[in-house]
Amino acid sequence: MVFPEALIFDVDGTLADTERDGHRPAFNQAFSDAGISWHWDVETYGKLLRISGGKERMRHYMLDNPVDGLQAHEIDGFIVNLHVAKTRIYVDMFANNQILLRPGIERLLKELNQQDIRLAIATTTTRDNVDVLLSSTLGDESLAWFEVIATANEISDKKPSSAVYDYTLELLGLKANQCLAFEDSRNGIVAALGADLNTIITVNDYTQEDDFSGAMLIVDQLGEPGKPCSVLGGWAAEKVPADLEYFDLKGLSELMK
Ligand code: XBP
Ligand code: MG
Repeated sequence: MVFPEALIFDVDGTLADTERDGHRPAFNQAFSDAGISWHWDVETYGKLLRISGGKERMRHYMLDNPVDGLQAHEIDGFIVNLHVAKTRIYVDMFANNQILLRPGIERLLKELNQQDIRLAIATTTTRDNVDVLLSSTLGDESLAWFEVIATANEISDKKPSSAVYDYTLELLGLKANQCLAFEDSRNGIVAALGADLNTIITVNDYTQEDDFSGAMLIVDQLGEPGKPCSVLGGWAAEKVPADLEYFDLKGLSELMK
């Protein structure tokens, strides 16, 4: 059996559905605390997700929604401060309002860790957001399961740029064909394919209509015993047995043959 040497995971939308009920309300709280009238409803936020990165997303929104009295030379500092506030709010949310991991994620990460398969994270979100998600769902010790955690703190060039995946592969010292990437969005798959990675997509409400051309596999989720996943497409879809309930290391290895 050919095993992947390493699995590389996106965070937002892939490990957990963080966008609609996590990042979005944190942005809105930061806007309200700063006294600005912006409010991102669920639909508006879905459109804004085309822009990766919270700072970039706010800067983009500002083009059509200028802030009264803000001078051009003040914009950079304003966005940075707003983003620091938003990150603090997001991190604090985990103390009360737990965001759960998506189906199959905890099971698969634990299996991979036990089997000594190398794990990495490649995300455009902020490092603090990754730490709080992992520690609140899997415990503080889970951070050490990941040999590389590449975030916006290390790589400023956001997805769809492949920069964060190129950096992750470099740190792992592996070639793309030795790894599998897990993504949930159009920007994510473009980034992963840009680094030549075979990519498994788990769609979510915000991304189910995205163009996932080039995906190795598209599924609704990774599945659990008794809660089977559905295969939606991808060039390796016919390698998945019709009765497969969930993906484990063996199932992922079959895809690499
Ligand atoms: C994640 C993002 C992030 C989050 C917000 O994209 O685009 O910007 O929405 O996080 P991906 P920050 O899942 O493709 O990595 O506010 O920390 O940027
Ligand atoms: Mg994502």
